[in-house]
Amino acid sequence: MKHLILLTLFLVSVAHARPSVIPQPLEMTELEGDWTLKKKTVISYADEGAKQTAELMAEQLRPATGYKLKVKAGTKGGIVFQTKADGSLGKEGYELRVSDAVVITAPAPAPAGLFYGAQTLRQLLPPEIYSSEKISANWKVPKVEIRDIPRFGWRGMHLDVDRHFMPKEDVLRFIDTLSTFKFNSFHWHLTEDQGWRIEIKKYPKLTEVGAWRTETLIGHRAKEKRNGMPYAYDGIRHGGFYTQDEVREVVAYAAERHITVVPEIDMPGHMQAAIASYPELGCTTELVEVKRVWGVSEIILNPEESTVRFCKDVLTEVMDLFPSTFIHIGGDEARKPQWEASERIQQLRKDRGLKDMHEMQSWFIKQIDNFLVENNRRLIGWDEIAEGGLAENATIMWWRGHGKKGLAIARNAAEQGHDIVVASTSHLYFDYYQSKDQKSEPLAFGGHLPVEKVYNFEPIIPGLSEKARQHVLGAQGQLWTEYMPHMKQVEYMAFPRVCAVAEVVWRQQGQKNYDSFIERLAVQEKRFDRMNVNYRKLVK
Ligand code: TNX
Repeated sequence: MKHLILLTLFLVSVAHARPSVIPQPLEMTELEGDWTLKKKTVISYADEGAKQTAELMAEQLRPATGYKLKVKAGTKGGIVFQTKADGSLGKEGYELRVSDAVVITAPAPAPAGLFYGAQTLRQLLPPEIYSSEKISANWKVPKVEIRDIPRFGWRGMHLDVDRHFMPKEDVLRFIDTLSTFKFNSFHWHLTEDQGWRIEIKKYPKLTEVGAWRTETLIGHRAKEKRNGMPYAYDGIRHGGFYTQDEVREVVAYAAERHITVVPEIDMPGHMQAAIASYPELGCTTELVEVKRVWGVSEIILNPEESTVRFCKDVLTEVMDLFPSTFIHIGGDEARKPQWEASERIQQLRKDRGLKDMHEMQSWFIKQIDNFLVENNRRLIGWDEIAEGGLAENATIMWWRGHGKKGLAIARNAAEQGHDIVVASTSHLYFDYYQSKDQKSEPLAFGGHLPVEKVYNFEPIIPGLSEKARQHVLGAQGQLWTEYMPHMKQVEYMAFPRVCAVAEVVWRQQGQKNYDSFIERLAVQEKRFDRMNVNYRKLVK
């Protein structure tokens, strides 16, 4: 037994002798020797701005080590957090030096870099550090000097909690995992045809009615089967929502980890759950249910003033809950046959002097754009918001990508000074299969998106002027959950592709190296094991 323990300790220290950080830091110099985290190690903060990170670091290192890890003001600790005025590190950069002590420095006053430095330090420790239970290991850190700055200011992940509801605890854990890879934006997709997931005090039926549907596992292809059972229409009621207190908790938890939660409230399409709750929001007298199949719905909000008021009321409560500058208003896949077919809405279009129903959608979104600007917020929406005329202050989440139409939308918008977040279906949609052999994988939306393709992606819009290039804020991965009934399946689809995105948005252009990434991923897999994250193994 004793030998086994010694052997394990030996392997742990050997296996982790080299730094293995994801995303790979900008500059890293390996020095001779190691520094060891010990029972008596003190974590100190040189100024108040560094206190919170020092405390969070201690919290993150205690469970696995079982050490006390006192946190004190000053610079005498084994791990020291400090800020300094240094413009060259940008808003989110940091320096990490491991020699006789660990010193993490980030520019004042924003301490995001300190948090990122702390996450790098965790990854320099053996993977066992991610264990939630005490474990014996030799807590060695290779001596290094790191200077690290991200490439993009928008490093995001999106999660759809509507097609399948994910309990608050799962969302917190997911955010925590994202934070280890230095993501700074979590796009929380809160409303859909298949479910409304956020409590709105003024409209209680949105969650009383809109948060529930009559099926759990549903499909748009009736032939879909798993284990001999049809995947469609299982008749099991499904739903759930977050109370406003829970939303506040998620936002605060993310903020501690320097992640902004960007909420999405879809409009005017993808609103069937809201229309099921308040039929007057719809275009016909027909009563609709919360949608229980996947695919795009033709049920759409009616574009009257009263609906705009409803949306503003909802967004007022949303803005109270989310400090995010950006508020996502969807805008995607809003089919217009109900608008076209309604005499009343055709009349409304003429009265407003609008040429067609694309202009009608644009009119609707412009009302919301103005409203958000009045409230010192910024509108972001899927790229369809450009159809019929892009609202003056809108930012585009660019998902349809590099086709002719998609490129034209992005180029025009960026050249006119609109910001863009790259969210391309082709490279950043993680509901696609991870293997060519679909049968060997759990049922997924379709397509094929291996981790290597994600890794090699460049979030750029070809053909932009120098000035327009500044408007590409960054990129994010998407998790649409039609075929992800719970967080375990979300994790399987997310990891390791999320790790690849982390590096896509962090590393400078031309600096990525897939072979090195794969080597580092092997160590990350051990971390995931300790974190109980259900990642997909790269080599099965
Ligand atoms: C398109 S991307 C959608 C989602 C689906 C997804 C499936 C976008 C803005 N809309 O509603 O879940 O495809 O891949």
